[in-house]
Amino acid sequence: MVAILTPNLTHNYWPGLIEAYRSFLPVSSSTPVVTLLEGNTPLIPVSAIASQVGRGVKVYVKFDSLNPTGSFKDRGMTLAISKAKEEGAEAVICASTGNTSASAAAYASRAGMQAFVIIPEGYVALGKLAQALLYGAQVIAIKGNFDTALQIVRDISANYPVTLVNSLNPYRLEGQKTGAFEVVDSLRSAPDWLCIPVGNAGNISAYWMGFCQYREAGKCRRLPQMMGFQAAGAAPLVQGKPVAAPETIATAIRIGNPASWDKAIAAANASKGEFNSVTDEDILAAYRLLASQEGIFCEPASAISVAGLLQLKERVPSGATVVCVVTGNGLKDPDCAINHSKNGVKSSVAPDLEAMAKVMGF
Ligand code: AN7
Repeated sequence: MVAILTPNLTHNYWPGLIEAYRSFLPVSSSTPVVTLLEGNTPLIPVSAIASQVGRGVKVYVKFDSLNPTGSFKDRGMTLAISKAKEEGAEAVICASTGNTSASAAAYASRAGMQAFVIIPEGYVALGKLAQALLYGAQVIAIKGNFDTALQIVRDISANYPVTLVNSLNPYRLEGQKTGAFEVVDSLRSAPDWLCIPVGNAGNISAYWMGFCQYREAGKCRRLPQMMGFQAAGAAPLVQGKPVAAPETIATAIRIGNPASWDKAIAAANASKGEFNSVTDEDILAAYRLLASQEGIFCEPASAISVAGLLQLKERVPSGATVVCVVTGNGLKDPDCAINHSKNGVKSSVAPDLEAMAKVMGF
């Protein structure tokens, strides 16, 4: 027999998270898989942050900003849109602080569906808005915040033929739980702490479900403590009551009445985790630190997982392993980067050797 060598085109081929984790997901052979090959994002060791924590603590960033639309929302959206397609939906709707709208718009366009996205006027980062528009969504800005927008889309989807793809849709959390699977697959264990931003509280609930299911399947022996972080001006889970007028620079998590409130509280309680709040100032410090010391450019809401870890660093057990979930790409919010970087542009410099060398400090 002659061995036929074929080029290994499938080397490291990643089929998207529905195929990768099919046996853990509510899909069947008749589910049309709508995918952009999301998932399989890197778990990056962050030594500068680890050294700030000290005492041999190992810190990783789960860099979910590397999903196809630049945020973790794609994990839930591939499943929500695939199931909506299976059920014959022609249109989907969501309320959004930005990332859900970008993701819903992208996956809906791929599925040949119309997306309607309802956003709080003036509070969605530019990159997210740009995405939703170009993917072809109908973007409707309301005079109200995310919580109001969510109530409206619940009412609309109950009365008109549009499928809700916010995280109230259970397929969203089913998809997002794969983030926890990937963390365990990479570490071959669960971390001691999972630090995660909390807005509408879907992702913390999804990660917890993922860790629990993976442990039941024998993929890990232990479970992490779920450490959720909210912005100080939008911290209903810390305060124990809804916040009527949430405010924070981290517009992605500018949410006062999280839809997955009970699930998130249950996750924190069952895991001996907690919710803590972080000031905008500390969020921005971590945002700059991640970029300038680790080369990781994320949006402010994502930096809160690292800001929160640093806030609680004395309490991390020595030698522990910590994973900080970084949920969205820095390119989503260029205004924030430009307004809050320490370095301004050195402008109007004459294009000659002497002037350049002087400006460069030589
Ligand atoms: C970057 O897009 O709610 O606690 O409408 O965009 O699961 O809500 C976004 C939330 C964290 C919080 N990080 O996650 C929306 C939206 C980023 C986010 C969160 C969001 P959840």
